[in-house]
Amino acid sequence: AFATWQLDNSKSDLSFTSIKKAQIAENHHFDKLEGQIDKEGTLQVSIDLSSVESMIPIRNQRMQTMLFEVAKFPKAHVSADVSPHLMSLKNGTQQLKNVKATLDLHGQQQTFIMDLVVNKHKNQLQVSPVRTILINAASYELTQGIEALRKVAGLDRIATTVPVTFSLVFNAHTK
Ligand code: UQ8
Repeated sequence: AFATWQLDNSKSDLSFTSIKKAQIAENHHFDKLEGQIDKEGTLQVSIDLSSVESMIPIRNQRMQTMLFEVAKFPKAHVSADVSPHLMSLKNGTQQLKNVKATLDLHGQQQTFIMDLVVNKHKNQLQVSPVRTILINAASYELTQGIEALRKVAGLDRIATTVPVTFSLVFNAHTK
């Protein structure tokens, strides 16, 4: 029998780094993540794009409306088949996993491969990427939004390759 796994938002974090004026890097994160791995081993995580936190309220609002367009695209969705990976995990061990996932963001779907570190305990999984995942804004039609943010903030440039990282905790859920 397979357990199902529930993402614990309070113990999880997903962040990205923006770089402006060629030298100022800033970290931002999302406050609301939801997700699970079902008994077939299908992982689904949704990122509430309205919960973006940049520590500047007006910038949060501008990213929601001008970049992510949350009225049209409220959430990003990540999905993956992790059944083979789950089966080979042992309690009390850390393993490296090469996982293929699909990211649905801003109406665009792209598949990519991540190297992940997975720590398994009896009732908990902890998952992080080995290195930052580099997201190219153009692949998700987000360059226009970045350009609009650049203009409104009066900046000379904002980088369009964006490093993303996360630390996710899933709790075992047995019904
Ligand atoms: C068991 C097992 C193996 C399990 C595995 C499980 C598994 C597969 C898990 C993976 C799950 C998962 C959640 C993966 C996540 C994958 C990724 C990659 C998600 C992507 C997340 C995402 C939505 C990223 C954002 C992408 C993006 C391109 C963002 C652009 C950000 C930028 C560049 C923002 C610019 C900000 C900026 C500098 C604004 C300028 C500015 C403004 C406008 C302002 O108003 C202001 O204040 C006045 C400023 O300050 C002065 C400003 O700087």
